[in-house]
Amino acid sequence: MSWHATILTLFPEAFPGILGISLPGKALKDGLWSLETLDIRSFARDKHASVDDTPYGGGAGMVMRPDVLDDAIEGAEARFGKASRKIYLSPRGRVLNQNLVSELAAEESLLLVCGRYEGVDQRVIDKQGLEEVSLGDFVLAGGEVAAMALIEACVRLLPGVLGNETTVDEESFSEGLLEYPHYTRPAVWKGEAVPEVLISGHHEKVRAWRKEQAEAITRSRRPDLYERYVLNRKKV
Ligand code: 4H3
Repeated sequence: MSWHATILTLFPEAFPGILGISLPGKALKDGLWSLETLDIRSFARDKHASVDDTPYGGGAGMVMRPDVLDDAIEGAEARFGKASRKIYLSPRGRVLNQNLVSELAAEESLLLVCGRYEGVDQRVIDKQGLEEVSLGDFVLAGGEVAAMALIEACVRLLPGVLGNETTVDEESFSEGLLEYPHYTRPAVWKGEAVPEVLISGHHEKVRAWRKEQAEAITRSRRPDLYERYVLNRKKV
């Protein structure tokens, strides 16, 4: 059984979207992962198929109804089996990073709830034990783009997806560093030459230079990451 994602959304037509092209798209066609989308609206009860209502206590906007969303989650699990983790994409959530991505890529299946409007009724989050995950401190109109980002990050870690082009372990983030600068042809462009060491053919020097660069960039741009890197380095 390969990695599976079930998406609950009011906009199923948004999927697979970007996940259907390039690396994740090929992996999808190759059966290395699979995707199901369920339209939350198809679980609506009344003739108007309403999925949202006004917030108790007043205020702007609409809130997604707990009954409809709960039925959608139960319906999804009846159809595709219990998900390993049930995630609600929300700015209140645990901030996604490469560690959490590795964790989620190692699960068998994820159920991702995409909210719209002001969000979902708190009771369904509690009752279903939805884990809240955030991409960062910003607000989107809906959870769909966040769900896609999470899935794309997971899929590229699945065995067989990346091929030989890159090894995930060589990536900066697997070490806790930002990427070193990359260069390709032409060797001189608009009067700017590529760093000498990269054309030296001296693999050990290249490796050392890249590491130096990655450390310097991380230290200046992300002191938080750098601090953790230094601490982890001392442990090993
Ligand atoms: C996730 C979802 C930001 C993120 C999101 C993030 C719409 C959640 C609605 C949806 C709620 C109101 N915004 N930072 N928006 O990952 O269901 O916020």
